[in-house]
Formats: sequence, C-alpha cells, structure tokens
Amino acid sequence: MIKKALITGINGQDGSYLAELLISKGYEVWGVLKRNSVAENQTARIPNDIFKHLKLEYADMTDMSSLIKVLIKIQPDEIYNLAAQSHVRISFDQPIYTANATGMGTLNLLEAVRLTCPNSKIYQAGSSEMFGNNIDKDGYQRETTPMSPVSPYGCAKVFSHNICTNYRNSYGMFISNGILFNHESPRRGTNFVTNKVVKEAVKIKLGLSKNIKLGNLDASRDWGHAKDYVKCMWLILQQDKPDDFVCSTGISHTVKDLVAYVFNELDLDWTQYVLVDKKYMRPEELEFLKGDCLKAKTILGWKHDYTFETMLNEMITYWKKVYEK
Ligand code: G4F
Repeated sequence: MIKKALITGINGQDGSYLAELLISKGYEVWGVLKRNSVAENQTARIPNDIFKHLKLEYADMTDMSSLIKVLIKIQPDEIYNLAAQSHVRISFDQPIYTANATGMGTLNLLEAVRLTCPNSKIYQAGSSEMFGNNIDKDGYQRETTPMSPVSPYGCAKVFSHNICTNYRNSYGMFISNGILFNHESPRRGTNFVTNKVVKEAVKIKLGLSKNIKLGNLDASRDWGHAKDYVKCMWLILQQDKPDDFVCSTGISHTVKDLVAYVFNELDLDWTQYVLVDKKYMRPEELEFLKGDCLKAKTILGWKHDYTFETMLNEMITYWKKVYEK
C-alpha cells in the first residue's frame, strides 16, 4: 500500500526538502498551501521535478474547517505539521498572528485529526527557540532542558509542544515532537541570518552592494542543514511509539563566526562591510544554543552529513550562480 503523507507548510524550506525525501521513498505527498496573492510565491521553493508529483490543497492553520475538509479527503498515514509564522524577530511585530498560526494552528490541526483520522501519525515541528536562555550545566540543551521562551514565536511553539504531549497522553494519538535547532540551506528565506549574510556577501564581492546591516553579532546558534533535518522528521514517525527528539549538530557558532567564515571564503575582510543596525535587534534575545542529539542518534540512528562549513559553501555556490548570471 502506498503511504499518504500530508505536509502543512509544504512551500517552506523544510516542506520542500521533506516533499523531495518522501517522494523518493514512494509516498503519495499532499501539501497544504495558504493562499498568497502572488500565486507563484506559493510554490517557488519546490523544484519542478518534485512539484509535478505533489497534490496540493488550500487550507489555513487558523481555519479548522479548512483542515477538516482536507483531512476527510486525504486520510493521511503521516502528517508533518511544519506550517508556522517562523520568523522570531517578526513575531515581536505580529505576536497575535504568530500565536494564532504557530500555536492555536497546531491545536486546530490536532482537533481536526482527532475528529476525522485519529490513527494518523503526527510530527510536530518544535524549535530550540522554546528553551529560551536555559542551558544544562554541561553547556547543552536536550529534551529534558526546561523551556522558558523569550519571543512570542517561542511561546507559541511551547504551547504547540505541550498540547501535542497532552493529546498524546489523553487520547493515545501518535504525536511526536521534534525539537529542531536552526537549520539552513540555499532555500532558506533571505531574512534569516545565514542566507542574508551569504547573499549579501556575494553581492558585495560582485560589486552589486556596498555593505550589510545586521543585528546582534554575539548570539550563538547550532546551525545544521535542512536536508539532514527532514530525514530526522521522517525517522521520528517511523518509530513504534511516539516520543520527543532533539535534532542538532552539537556545535555552536556566533553570528560573528558565520560572517567571518563567509566573507573569508570570498576573500573579503568582513570588518570593512558589516554595519550594526538596531532595527535587527530583538527586544529579548536568545543568546546561546547548542543541542545534544544523543537520543536521536541512539534511538533513530540519525546523523547529519553536512557541516557548518559545507552547508555555507553550498549556499555561497548557489548565490554566486544567481548573481554571476
Ligand atoms: O536566522 P535567525 O533569524 O534565526 P533564529 O531567530 O535563531 O530562529 C530560527 O531558528 C529557530 C530554531 O532555534 C527556529 F525555530 C526559527 O523558526 C528560525 O528558523 O537569527 C539567528 C541569530 C539571532 O540571534 C539574531 O538576533 O542571528 C541574529 N541576527 C543578527 N543579525 C540576525 C540578524 N537575524 C536576522 N534574521 N537578521 C539579521 O540581520
């Protein structure tokens, strides 16, 4: 029997890589799209050879009736809930929308599944942003680290994480929480720091731009590649029992390290081009992330293939191709 998967947020970075992975594994892949006034933007990140295999439906996480309609039609075996307002800085500008889409949206989905297809397995895309500034004594965050989020986005994700655990325990539904640390790629939105830095540095190198404005250069993140992380999502739903898993590289770099690496790869001295602009600072900052993914390695057999450097090199190559044209 061909397995059916439904991906909310299929048009995002993770959705596009996950769709590719599931198609390569022989799944029938359905995606939920939120209406966008520019129709092309709805599927811009999905390569054509993948797009032709997908089955897409309009629905919105804030509209439970639309989710129910889609679930009744598809009756998926696996559901990957990736839809969210996922930009932390923007969540301070749009806190209520973020709470509705990223938090209440998950509850809408859980209720819709409970009422229409309670045996579907659900993956919930949780985030290391949920930990806030809590760090275990050994310097890592892991599944047991307390969660004290420092952004509206983080608060909404904690609600989703907790309500998923509550539904798992209350109704015996197969619901697993991923706790994913930052993950990037050439398909990352260019208002996230990695792809912003790489894109702008390449433009500076080619004489198309003079400088780049950034916010906090001292924050540290554990950056992995989205292609590796969607494999973890899939493995999480192949288990016999639902559970929660951290997915990370275990290595942390500052934003300054990131900038220095990218500019250095382009033979540029970053100190000549980087300006700090308060506009990109957050009202409250999460200072340090470094994840311990031992549980995912041991139970799922997951590992990451990309390093910080190979990931950034792939992104540099991508933007060079775009701008050298
Ligand atoms: O790339 P970022 O915007 O990612 P952030 O805030 O860590 O969130 C990402 O990772 C989370 C996992 O922990 C996800 F849940 C979330 O959805 C998203 O994918 O910022 C990374 C760091 C921050 O400390 C930020 O203050 O870079 C710093 N930064 C400095 N200058 C900047 C900039 N971030 C952005 N976006 N733009 C800047 O100009």
